[in-house]
Amino acid sequence: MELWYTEKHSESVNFSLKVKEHLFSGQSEFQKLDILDTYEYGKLMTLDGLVMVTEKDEFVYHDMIVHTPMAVNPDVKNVLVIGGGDGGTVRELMRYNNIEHVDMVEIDKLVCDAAKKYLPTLSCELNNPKVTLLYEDGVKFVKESPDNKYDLIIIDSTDPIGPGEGLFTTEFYTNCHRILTENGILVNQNESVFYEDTQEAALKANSKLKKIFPIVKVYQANIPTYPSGYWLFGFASKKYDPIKDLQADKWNSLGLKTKYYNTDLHVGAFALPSFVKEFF
Ligand code: AG3
Repeated sequence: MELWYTEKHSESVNFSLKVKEHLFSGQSEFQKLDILDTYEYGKLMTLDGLVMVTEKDEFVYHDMIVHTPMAVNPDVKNVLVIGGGDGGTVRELMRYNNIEHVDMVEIDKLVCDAAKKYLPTLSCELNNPKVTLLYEDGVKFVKESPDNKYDLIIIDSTDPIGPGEGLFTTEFYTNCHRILTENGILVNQNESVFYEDTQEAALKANSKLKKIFPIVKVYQANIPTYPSGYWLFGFASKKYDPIKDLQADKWNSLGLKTKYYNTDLHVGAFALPSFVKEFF
């Protein structure tokens, strides 16, 4: 008997992966979490049935969400990660010696526990002493944080349904703006415009950010296991332009080996296809 995992990518499109073994299934007070071992993509974590990470393509997402802002301001010291319980974002952040501290606010402890057990290549830096792990609601956390605290905020969220919904609101982005330093940069996973199902979320996130930050851009990456494979990230900042202020030489001098990101690709990632440009 063959076992297949399927996520509905649109009303009339399904995405399926052939599964070797269903390793774990758990229900927290927030969501249902499953870990599956797949033939092509290695281990896969789903939340409420939707793909969050796979071992094979997570490098694209985590490279793009971390190294893109870090190459614009390589002097970042204090970082806030909202969500990100699998640990992939923190793993990439920990490669920068100048980062002094990361607060990671994940609402669901089950995500970190499952990642620590089943996804060691992602969760390997979650116990780093530079990282404070807080199991709290990110919306509440930013509301209660003091002004000018972080140089970088990374919103490593789910889709805007269920526990991730509040992370796509104007109130949340306003607090993020307030707690960022004057050099502050915010990046988020900004969904996709390819299918209508995620298009509305992508456009709303962008238009809300534009009301709050002077510089707001979207950039793209190919993530095969997310709906349509064409995925967007948002870059919002108080001062830095992601292209004009790209510190390519400085970033390259760090000598980080990255599997997806490089500074040429950084420039290309902000060059949007014509059909996408029309949306933003
Ligand atoms: N965040 C999930 C991105 C959205 C995926 N959506 C979907 N499959 N419908 C990933 C977190 C990785 N650290």
